Amino acid sequence: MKVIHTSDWHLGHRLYGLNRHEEQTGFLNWLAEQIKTQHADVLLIAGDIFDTHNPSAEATRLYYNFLTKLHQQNPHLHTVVIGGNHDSAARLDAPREVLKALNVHVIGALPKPSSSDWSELYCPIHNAQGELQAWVVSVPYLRASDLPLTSPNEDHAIINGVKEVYRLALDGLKDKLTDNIPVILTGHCEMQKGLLSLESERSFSGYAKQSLPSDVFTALKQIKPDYVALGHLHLTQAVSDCEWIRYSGAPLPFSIAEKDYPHQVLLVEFNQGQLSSIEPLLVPQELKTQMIKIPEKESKVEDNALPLSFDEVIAELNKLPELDETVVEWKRPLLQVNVHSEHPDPNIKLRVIKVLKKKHPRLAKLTITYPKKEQQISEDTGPKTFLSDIEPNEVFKARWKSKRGVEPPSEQLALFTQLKDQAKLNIEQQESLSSSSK
Ligand SMILES: [Mn+2]
Repeated sequence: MKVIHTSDWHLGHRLYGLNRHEEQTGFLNWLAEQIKTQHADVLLIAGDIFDTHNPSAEATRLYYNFLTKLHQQNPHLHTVVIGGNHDSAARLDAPREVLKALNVHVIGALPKPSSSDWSELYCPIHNAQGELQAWVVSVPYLRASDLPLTSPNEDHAIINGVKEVYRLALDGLKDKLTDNIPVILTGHCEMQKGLLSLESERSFSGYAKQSLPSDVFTALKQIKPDYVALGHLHLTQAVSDCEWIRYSGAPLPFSIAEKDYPHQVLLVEFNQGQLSSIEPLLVPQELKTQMIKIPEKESKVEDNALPLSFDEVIAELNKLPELDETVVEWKRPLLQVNVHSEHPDPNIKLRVIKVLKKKHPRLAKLTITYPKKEQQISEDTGPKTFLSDIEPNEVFKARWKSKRGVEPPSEQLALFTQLKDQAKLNIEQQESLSSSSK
C-alpha cells in the first residue's frame, strides 16, 4: 500500500505580494502525475490547504478541480483532508458529503466535545478488491474550544488536552481494529524542538508556546499508530528521531530563505501491514519560483563578509540578465537586495528600481542597513519606562534615531502621525460596531 503525505499548500498564498496561482497549479499537476505513476492508494493532506480562512474563488477552484481530476484518474484513490490553523474548519467541512462521492474524506474541525460520535475521524482504506488495507485516523488542528480541559488553570493544561484528544481518537478505533492492519494518524500541530522555516509558519494564537512533546504519539498505551503524518511546520522533518512521525513540509517556498530548499512530498509504503519505507518525492526546481539574493551571502562577523555598498550593489544589478519578454512573468526570478548605506538616502530605492526596470529578475524585497550606532543609553540606569507610557510619536522618533542616527525628517513624522490617527479611528469604529452588535 502506498501513501502520499503532503501538507501546507497554502493555496492563494502571495509571495512578497505576488500571485502564485500558476506555480501552485504546476505543483498540483505534478502531484497528480506522481499519484498516477506511483499507483498511490492514499493521499493525505495534513492541513493548511488554503492560506486564509476566506480563500479566493481562484484558489477554491484550484482545490476542487484538483480533487475532481484525481478521482477521474484514480477511481480507487482515497484522499484524506484535515483542517490546519490557516483553514476555515467550517468551510472545509461544508462540502464533506459531496466530496465523499469523489472518495475524499474531509475533517475540517473536531466534532464538539459534547458529541460522542467521532466516527467521521476514522477512514477505512479498502483496495480495489474491497479488502481492508489500513485505517486513517484524522485529527484536525485543535482549537482551545476542542479540548477537554479538566483543570484549565493547571500548567500544561492545553498540552494535556491535546494529548487526551489524540488518545481518545486512537482508542476509538479499538473495536474496529483487526490484526495486521496498519493505523495511520494525521494531525496538524507543532511539535517541540521542531525546525522552523524563517519568515514562514504562523504560531498558533492563544497557545503559541504550547508545542507538543513527542510522547503524545510514543507513549500511547492501547493503540499506537504505525505512521504519523503531520502538517504545520514547513520544513520536512522526522520528530525526535522517530522516523515514523513525520512532517512532509510545504511543497513550495515561502520566502527567499528557502530558495535552495528541497521541497517535497513523502511516499510512505506499507508491506504486509508494516511500515516499510519513507521516500521523498522532490518537487522539481523548475516548478518553483526561482530566487536570487544580492549579496548572495548574509554578511556575518565570523566570515568577515562585508555588506555591499550602494555602488557595489548597483554594479551587481547591472550584471543581471536583460528582461526576456518571451518568459511568462512568474517564471522570472524574485530578487532580494540588501544595500548598506552610511546615511538614509531616498534615492537608493529609486535607483534600484530604475536599474531593474529592464532586467529579468523581479524585485521582491529591498532592505537597507546602516552602520550600528554605539549604545547611547545604559540599560539599567533610571526608572523603568513602559511602552504604554510613551507617546507613539516618541517611540517612532526614538526607533528612527537608533536605526539611522538622526531625527526623522518632518515629512516621515507627518506620514506616521497620519497612519497612527487612521489606525486609531479604525479601532474606534470597530469597537463601536462590535458593542452595538452584541
Ligand atoms: Mn502552514
